[in-house]
Amino acid sequence: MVVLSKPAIELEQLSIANNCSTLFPGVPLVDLSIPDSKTQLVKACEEFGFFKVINHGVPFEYMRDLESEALKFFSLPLPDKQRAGPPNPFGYGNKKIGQSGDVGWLEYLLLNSNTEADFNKFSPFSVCVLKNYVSAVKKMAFEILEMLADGLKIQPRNVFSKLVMDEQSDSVFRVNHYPPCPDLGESNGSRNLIGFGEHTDPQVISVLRSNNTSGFQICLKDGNWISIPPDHSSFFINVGDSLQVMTNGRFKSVRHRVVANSSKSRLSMIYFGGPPLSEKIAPLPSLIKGEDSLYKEFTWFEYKKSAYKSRLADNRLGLFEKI
Ligand code: GA4
Repeated sequence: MVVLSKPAIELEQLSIANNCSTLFPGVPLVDLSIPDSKTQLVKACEEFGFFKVINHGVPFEYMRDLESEALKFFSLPLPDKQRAGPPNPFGYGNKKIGQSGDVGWLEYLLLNSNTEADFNKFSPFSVCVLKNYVSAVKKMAFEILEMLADGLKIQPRNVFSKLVMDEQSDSVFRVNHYPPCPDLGESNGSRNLIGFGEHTDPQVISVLRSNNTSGFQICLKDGNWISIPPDHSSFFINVGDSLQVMTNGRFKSVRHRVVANSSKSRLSMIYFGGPPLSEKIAPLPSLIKGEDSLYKEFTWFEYKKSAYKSRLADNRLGLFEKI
């Protein structure tokens, strides 16, 4: 049985109104093996900033093996897990998210996505299992980014993918474990516990794979939250803030969150593809086409520094918008 550290946090602090309990059937689904998938990818990034991919080429065994190692790690006694923490910036974390006071009903591991790197002394996973999974997911992310450039009819086709393909890419790999949440009591039937609070991802692209436990939600353009049906053999892709900027707002960095499940534990693994620290991020001239550039140019270092000081739910791009 998995125990999170004694709640120094009041559960009420994590409770939100349960206003979206039904699973949304309209999530854009892109089959990466069909010729027209680039058009569908562009449409999904414009309308939702989010989509699900199938026929992605990542072997199921890679997901299964890493998931089973992760579950083994999270089932260890708390002091053993804490030896791999705190996450500054890599390692094991429990309930506390970031440095600005955010909390959630989860425990997690943050790792450098360069699986060979020394920083991964915190990784409890076998190098081979981690490497198989992360390399295959990165490859898929590069392909999606190239298809997006094609779909937007911009040159060169590696304009986005080169950022996350670079040896110096500042990418992160995260494994989140959400234990079943405690009973909130009958009077709280209309409340949910927040697993990971609402936010957008600062990077270019995020690739998420979870077990079959629901909890992931995205915010639609009209402000309504929808629950995404889980699917352990597919991947879910998020547009990040940096891609929103490079497309001058044409692609939306999707606001998302996770609510804890009352009976089942959820395990998710997310690759966040980020640019090298020195990379300049700005709207691509070919995508501005006579319109105004909506954002000031910044380096990924500047953005990351500002993002890591913010609260999870903040609108981090606000500081970089042109008035
Ligand atoms: C959100 C996306 C990734 O999980 C992450 C998160 C990071 C963290 O957990 O330390 C942040 C969050 C994320 C954005 C704002 C800051 C930083 C927590 C937080 C309050 C690893 C990332 O890169 O940004």
